[in-house]
Amino acid sequence: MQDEKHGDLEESLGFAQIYNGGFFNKKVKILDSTLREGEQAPGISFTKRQRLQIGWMLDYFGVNAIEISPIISDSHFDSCKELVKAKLSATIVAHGRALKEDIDVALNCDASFYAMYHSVSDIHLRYKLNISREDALNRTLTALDYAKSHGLQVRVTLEDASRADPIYLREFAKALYEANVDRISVPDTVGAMKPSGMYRLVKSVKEVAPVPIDVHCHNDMGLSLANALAGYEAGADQVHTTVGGLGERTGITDLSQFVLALYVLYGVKLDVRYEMLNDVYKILEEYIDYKMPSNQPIMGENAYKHKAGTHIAAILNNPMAYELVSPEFLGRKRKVVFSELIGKNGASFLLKVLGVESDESLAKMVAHGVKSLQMGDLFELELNDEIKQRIITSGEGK
Ligand code: HCA
Ligand code: CU
Repeated sequence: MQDEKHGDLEESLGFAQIYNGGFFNKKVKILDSTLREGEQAPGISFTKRQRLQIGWMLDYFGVNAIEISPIISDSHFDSCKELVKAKLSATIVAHGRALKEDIDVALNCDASFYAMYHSVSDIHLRYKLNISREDALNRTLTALDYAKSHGLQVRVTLEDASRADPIYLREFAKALYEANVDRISVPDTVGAMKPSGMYRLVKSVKEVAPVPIDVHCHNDMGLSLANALAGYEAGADQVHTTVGGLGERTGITDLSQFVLALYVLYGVKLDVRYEMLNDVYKILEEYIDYKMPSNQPIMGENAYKHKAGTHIAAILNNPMAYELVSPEFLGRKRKVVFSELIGKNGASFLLKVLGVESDESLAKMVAHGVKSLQMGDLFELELNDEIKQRIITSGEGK
């Protein structure tokens, strides 16, 4: 658990560990659905070439499974087929409905893993499909049987599980287990769960269906990360993510946030190339001409910028003062922002960076001048070794 810039994670967490209850050493798999759920985000569409590049990149990063729907279009079909053919380490999961025609498409892609979804909530059965609970189960069992008999490994997604009648949900899950399903996905399709609710939901399904469980958490209430972690604590074996948290409406759990929270807060280091995250996100942003919100945790522009003079002073001593994990760990850089908030300390740093001989009264004057101009941020700078050296060598540094 050594991280060069921060020493032991235990140290960077300090007494937070007491409230958090320590680490939780259980690995979990990552299924990335950027190519399926991610492409359902308004405004997002990939070319076939981009899908392949994203697939290769995610595989090299180290996700365990990559989900894609071959049903959508010819281009999606080709993308899925090529990804299967590429024989990546990650399993290519072909996603589609619990219907023979969709399963046939997956078979034509030479996929070996099929994820079929079927709604289980009364709201969906009534307003989306207009079928009975019994029909829903029968359709799914028929499709499961068809897929299995064609040699596919099968996950069944209990769509809108969080809003389904718990008794029916358990009957459904039990029937799938008895019919030899390989995995069950428990999605919070509309983000209706609190973390404690997600925990109970996963436990409840696991109790009657002891197969590996996926969780898929939507972010409608801003809880997709918290709920995915709760599902993981409840024993889910695989968590669904997308790059940037992209997905239908407000999306699902963000890949970088999940793997980082798992590492920092749970002490679980996955077999992924964390230092590649920056490139993965930058490439995706370029492809889709999309800028992530600057205050987005982990990969947002601001995640490693320090602005208040007192903060800058502290991180010069030890970045752990205001960072749980170093930016280098993610392939990112630390920056400092000089602004009207710099105060005397910050002004003295600024003068040193500029190579101006400074003393306390000059620093005070500059701080005062900057404040009275009310210009907001002046400029930002990467806090690399050279800049750090300039600030520190002139003596004060704090
Ligand atoms: C969908 C629904 C889904 C499926 C999740 C899964 C959801 O858009 O098809 O297959 O695990 O949120 O329920 O994304
Ligand atoms: Cu979804």
